[in-house]
Amino acid sequence: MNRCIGCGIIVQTSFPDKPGYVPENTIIAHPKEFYCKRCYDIRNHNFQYRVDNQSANYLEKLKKIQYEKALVIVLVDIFNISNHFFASVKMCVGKNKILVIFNKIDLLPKDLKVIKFKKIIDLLATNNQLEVIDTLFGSVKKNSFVSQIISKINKLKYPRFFDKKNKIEPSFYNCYLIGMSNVGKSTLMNKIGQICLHYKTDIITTSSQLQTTLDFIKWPLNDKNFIVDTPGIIEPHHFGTYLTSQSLNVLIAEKYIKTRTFQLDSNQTIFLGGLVRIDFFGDEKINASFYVANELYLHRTKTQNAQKVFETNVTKLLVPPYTSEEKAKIDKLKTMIFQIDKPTDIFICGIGFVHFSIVKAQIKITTYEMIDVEMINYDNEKNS
Ligand SMILES: Nc1nc2c(ncn2[C@@H]2O[C@H](COP(=O)(O)OP(=O)(O)OP(=O)(O)O)[C@@H](O)[C@H]2O)c(=O)[nH]1
Ligand SMILES: [Mg+2]
Ligand SMILES: [Zn+2]
Repeated sequence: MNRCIGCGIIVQTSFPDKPGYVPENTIIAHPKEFYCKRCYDIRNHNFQYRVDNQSANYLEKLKKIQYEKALVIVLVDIFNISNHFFASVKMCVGKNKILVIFNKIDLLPKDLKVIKFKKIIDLLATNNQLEVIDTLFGSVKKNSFVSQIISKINKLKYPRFFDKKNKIEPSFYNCYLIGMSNVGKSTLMNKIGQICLHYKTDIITTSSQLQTTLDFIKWPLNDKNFIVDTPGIIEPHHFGTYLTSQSLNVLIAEKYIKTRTFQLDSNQTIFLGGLVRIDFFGDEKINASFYVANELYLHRTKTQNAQKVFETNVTKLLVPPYTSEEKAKIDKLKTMIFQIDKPTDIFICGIGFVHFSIVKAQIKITTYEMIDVEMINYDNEKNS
């Protein structure tokens, strides 16, 4: 069975417009290593196109990991924090423990103390009966961080003596990289390939779009064991399931995020494009700091005018969504009410998070009913 080395898909030579197409003469010229047309276009022309959402199929495949003694490395970033995702991870890994890589730290403002995310990961893991070995923070684009991950993997494999000659039973065999789409799994895999397997280039296709990797990609790590890159999970609770590439380009941060802070009075509303509405009610002013892509438009208005502002401006000033068809996909709304009296972070899956300073207040969030919105409290301002 021939597979594309860039995305893992089983290739075909008959249908140029369908996934996995490779011209026959490419396979004849390079029988062992070739890229499908989609990978070729992404790699050479930065081409953007999405395959149909195959998330359910990927999940079925990932669920086989639970029957192995495996090390599961779960990658997350601030745009993809969700309880549902951790529930999916649990379904896939069974009793295997997870090592969490909190990636893309280079995008975050320097004033943000990332250590607080450890609490969040631990909380979501505990909620879903997952055992976290450790959470490492960094950027898998950096060799030094990837070297740290590799040495962690080695230590975990032979915890007592790192000595294969003594025939100590390793604590796991294959190692899987799993996570939501776009968190950097293939970027990490490429770096591991270069450091451990001496590959000269980035073999696996990476991109700023969702669903770049389409099937498992296995590389030999040693003797009989593999390191395996996997397709990203796109949860129904993530905006990526519903939005077009044009909209996702706005939500997916590629550059250093500038914190945007608003001092809100009671009865003021902030729109995150036309995707999320946040209303604030309280006796004192509150600082709301947004950790979202710089390109996402934030609009402040009075709560009493908010409905009218939305109806008049959605798909125009309030974007994404960009079209009425795209808006129709996210038209069923839910409103969640959060009472806060401590510094609080509210995560919106696929977008990022909002930090509220200490004030006794009520925050009302309205968004598409499927989207995960999680509130995490902090005990004191020092952690924030
Ligand atoms: N700033 C920054 N960007 C990163 C980092 N790691 C990955 N990226 C970028 O994030 C985007 C997605 O990376 P991929 O490695 O393709 O992500 P993936 O998890 O394999 O995505 P899927 O294959 O869709 O599941 C690319 O544009 C990467 O360059 C990082 O540490 N910092
Ligand atoms: Mg990938
Ligand atoms: Zn491919």
